[in-house]
Amino acid sequence: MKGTVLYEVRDDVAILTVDNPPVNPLSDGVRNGLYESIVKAEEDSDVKGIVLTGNGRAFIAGADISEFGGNVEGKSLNEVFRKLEFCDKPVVAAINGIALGGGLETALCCNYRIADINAFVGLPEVNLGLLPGGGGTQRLPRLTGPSEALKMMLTGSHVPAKKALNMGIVDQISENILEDSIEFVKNIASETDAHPKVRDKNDKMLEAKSNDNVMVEAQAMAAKGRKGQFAPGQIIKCVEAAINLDDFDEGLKKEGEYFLECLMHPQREAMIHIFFGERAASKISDVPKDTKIMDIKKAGIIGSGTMGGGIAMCFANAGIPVHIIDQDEENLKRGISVIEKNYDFMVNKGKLTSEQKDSVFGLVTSSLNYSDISDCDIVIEAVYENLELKHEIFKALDQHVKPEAILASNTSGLDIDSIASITSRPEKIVGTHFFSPANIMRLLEVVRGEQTSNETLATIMAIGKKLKKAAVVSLNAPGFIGNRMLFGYTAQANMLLLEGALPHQIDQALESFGLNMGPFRMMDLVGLDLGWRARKLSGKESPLHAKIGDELCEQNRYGQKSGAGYYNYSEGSRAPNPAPENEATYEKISSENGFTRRDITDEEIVDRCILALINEGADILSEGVAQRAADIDVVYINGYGFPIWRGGPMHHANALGLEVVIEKLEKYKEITGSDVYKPSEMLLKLAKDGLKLGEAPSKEERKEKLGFEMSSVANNF
Ligand code: 3H9
Repeated sequence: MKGTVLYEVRDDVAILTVDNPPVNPLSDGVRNGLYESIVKAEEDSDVKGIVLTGNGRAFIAGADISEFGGNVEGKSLNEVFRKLEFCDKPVVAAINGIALGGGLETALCCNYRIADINAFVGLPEVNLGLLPGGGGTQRLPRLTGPSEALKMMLTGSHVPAKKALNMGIVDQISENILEDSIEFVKNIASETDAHPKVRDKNDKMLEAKSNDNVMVEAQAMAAKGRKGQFAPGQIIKCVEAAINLDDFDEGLKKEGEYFLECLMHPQREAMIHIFFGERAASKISDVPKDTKIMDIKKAGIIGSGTMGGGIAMCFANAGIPVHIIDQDEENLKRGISVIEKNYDFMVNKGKLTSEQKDSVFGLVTSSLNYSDISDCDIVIEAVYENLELKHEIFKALDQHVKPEAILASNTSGLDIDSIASITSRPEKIVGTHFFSPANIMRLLEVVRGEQTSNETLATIMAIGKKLKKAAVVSLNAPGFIGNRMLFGYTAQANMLLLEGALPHQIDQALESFGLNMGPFRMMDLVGLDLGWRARKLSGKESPLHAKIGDELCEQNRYGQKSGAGYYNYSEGSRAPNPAPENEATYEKISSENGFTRRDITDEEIVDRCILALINEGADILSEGVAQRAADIDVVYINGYGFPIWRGGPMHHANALGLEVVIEKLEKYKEITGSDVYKPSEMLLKLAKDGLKLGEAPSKEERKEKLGFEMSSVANNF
């Protein structure tokens, strides 16, 4: 059994301490321990009241997520909650730290809640494809009112203690949580025998009965922020039941039914796969756990453009002073004013107070001199993609920045080893590929060079966590993980256009599949001219898939930046409007290249684009460029808008079944004649052995089972 509950009696108060490091989830041992400890306290006539708290930094981080989908042992959570709620002695939840999901639900079953000043609460089950199934959907609305409760449950947001007090979720805030809670329960036990239960608070439910707006607003919120997800609708139905059913236990019953439907839904498995995938991604199989991590006290950024400014904001937001260098004073001024505008925007939106803005923006300094970053612990170069320029910058950095500092490049595709080779500290050189806008996008691809040291890598993974990024390691290989996959995917979208589909049809099909943005909207956003100019410079003939894009550029249709690309854009708007005038161009280029345009189904569009991703992902895995299948999923969800509820391209392949994936690949290879659809060796071998992506055997068995050796980093694919 995992976890336990420590029992101690102090001053006639039983102190129950949940002990299940590091964050005290409600594993089987904790559930049994809680149940038994409550019985013990009830049976001890000397005990006047109970304080329930957690060991370490968490109160309780929720149900044990690793138990979902498996056989669960021990007492059920709802048995424990019932025991707690009907305990014959007063119970105070001393919320010492993190109280999420089942953790907050535990506290809601107690008579009183006191929170440490630094604690936070929340019901983030929606992020796992679930709903708060321990009574949270019934009890939280009774304290906050349904509107606020729905906001919390649909966003999964964390609410700091002070706000939780204002919202009525906790009764008191304390800086001396355990002592104050003991004192409180002793006093209250001597004053009265009638202790409040959240289930009995009905005033806010009665008020809500006549207010239809609450549900309408919740539906709109779910449709906007949680497109395609199953759990949000279930959460709304639970709150409807809380409002409409007069009997609390009937509401609980409904919650149980809706929870079970979420539990059985494939989205739950996909989203939990990503929860654990993000955490696994930070562990590098051949970097020992106890590798020294450098303390990053100050960061430097080279380049004050969009990327440089966004990266600087990430450091400042994490409380790390950051100094930006640019070679051009005008650029630098512009860059700094963009950063300030971004912070002002957050103030206007109520996401920051003016004081918070001043303090965070105060961490950003700038100048034109390399000597001002000599004391930085890390410097990230974020200039445009030109290897010669990067060589020059790294030579200068190597001279000016202290020798123990890490020097990183924000390249999206250049060779990190080549950059490292011109410095005297190749072990300190690493790629940190942020995604634009860097202050918002969660993905951080960490590019490991041939000589990047364990200490450098471990430090970057730790700083990634501090910057609240989903950091994933990639070997130094062309396109790294994400852009290599993107290339094959957009090429197929372009081939579909050449064969007869139209941009808006392709975009709509992929957006209905769940992608945030279809490929043609994305290409218009990035700009069609970048690739076109590079191809012109190379003097080589454009590949088939680029021919239409190149022709549009010849007509000055570069995408959003010129008001026209695959779509038309009205002045000042990013909304795409169909561009029927392009259709003659499509016809012309198709026929020039021997294609008779045909009707293409949405199914073929989705299959061909997503299969291209899956097949490339499998190759990336077999080459050891990514450590594990889940790393690829984390990259694609956090950097490329793949729907989290499908668990990423590799998880999606497993969900389809590798046999089915191979069958489809072979079908499209036949139709298109393209090697893009030649099934990856990895897929064929895994399918033959009845394995899934991510279920490959251990490193030792791999050669024997799969017939090929992989890079030493790819231990856990
Ligand atoms: C629920 O409660 C359902 C109920 O309503 C109803 C049921 C009937 N379980 O993130 P970290 C592990 S659903 C198991 O690196 P941080 C995590 O995998 C649950 N394990 O630390 C990692 O393991 P490892 C609702 C968990 O400080 C280690 O703890 N609750 C759980 O950056 C450290 O985690 C949630 O959704 C768990 N519940 O962040 C909260 N939580 O070291 C989910 C964590 O082997 N958790 N682990 O990689 C979080 O949001 C963050 O982990 C937390 C700490 C904020 C708590």
